Amino acid sequence: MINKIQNIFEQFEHLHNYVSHSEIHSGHINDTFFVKTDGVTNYIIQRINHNIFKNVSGLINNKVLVSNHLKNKYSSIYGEELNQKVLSFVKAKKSNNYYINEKGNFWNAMIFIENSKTFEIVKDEEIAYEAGKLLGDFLKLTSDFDSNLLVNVLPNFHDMSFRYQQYESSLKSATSDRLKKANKYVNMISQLKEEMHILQNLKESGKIPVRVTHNDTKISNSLFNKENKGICMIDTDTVMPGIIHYDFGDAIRTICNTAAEDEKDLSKVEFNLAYYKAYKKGFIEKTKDSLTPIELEKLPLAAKTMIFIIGLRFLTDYLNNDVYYKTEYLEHNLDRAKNQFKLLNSLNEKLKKNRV
Ligand code: GN1
Ligand code: MG
Repeated sequence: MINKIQNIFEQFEHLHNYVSHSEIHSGHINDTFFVKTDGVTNYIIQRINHNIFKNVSGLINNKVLVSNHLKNKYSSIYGEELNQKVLSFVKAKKSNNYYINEKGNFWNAMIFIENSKTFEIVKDEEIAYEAGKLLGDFLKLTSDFDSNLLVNVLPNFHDMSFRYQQYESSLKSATSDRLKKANKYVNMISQLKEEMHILQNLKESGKIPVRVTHNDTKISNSLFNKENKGICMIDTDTVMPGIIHYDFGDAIRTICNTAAEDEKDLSKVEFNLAYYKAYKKGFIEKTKDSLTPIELEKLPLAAKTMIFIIGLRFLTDYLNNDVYYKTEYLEHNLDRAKNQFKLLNSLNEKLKKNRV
């Protein structure tokens, strides 16, 4: 009898036969599986979480459009190797780019990029530098993509006022036990309100331009080859119009953390300034001709803002009894939030003594 994952795999066009599969556990939202075949091409299949993404067909269409745009740009450089350099989506046998099973779950499939790896934590400056170049390339190559073609899959995704509103209403509905545990951060969150809105205000007043952005640039969404050179950005679920600070800051949030995003031992969580400089160097090398002075000037604020907003979202989900992110234990979201707020403190300390 064929198993569930093989059954899903069979709904997509593929070149070789299923041999086995394994789950990739790194994301907090979707379910992702590696499918090994008996040929040279292996696959990734992914269930998109439709409780979070209400327009999954629009989301998959976004990803395919962006992938095709990148493939057009790279085709003359990479030729037949193109599928191993850029994300390539595979058509489903019946519908177009996705398959819906009897439970109403949406699946999509991609070609697996061989000899590739991702990092959860960065261990040297070279990787930070490579990651900076990858994002720079992604933003540069998508800069002429017509953002009107993209569905806004998660409206207000990095909107600070929206995230404050969600947090404030979670304070009202939380259990007293969870509220007590979160209480230590309530003052800090309200004191930072003004500063954390600066980027959003600049965006809304048109002082910072809106571009096509990735919106989920944590380091585990950058693919590297065996020699630690960047291949491409993955997980394009949230590609939408945004400002570069979302992408720069979210990448820095994970690249410069000396520990994993959910490390409980906060003494291990520090902001690594050398990685910041290396990432920024790679990023600027690729984007220097297109960024405006204010975009460049606000990069350190982007780092603060994105560390903060993700910490706020983890804390909000903890107060809401863990309804959004996948969790592995009771206080997982609380630990993630504490980790981000410690990282923010460490960054602030370093910025007092250093120019970046
Ligand atoms: C989620 O699903 P994943 O792991 O790619 C989240 C990001 C957060 C990240 C924190 C759609 O990303 O915004 O930065 O967790 N994605 C969504 O690790 O909410
Ligand atoms: Mg994601």
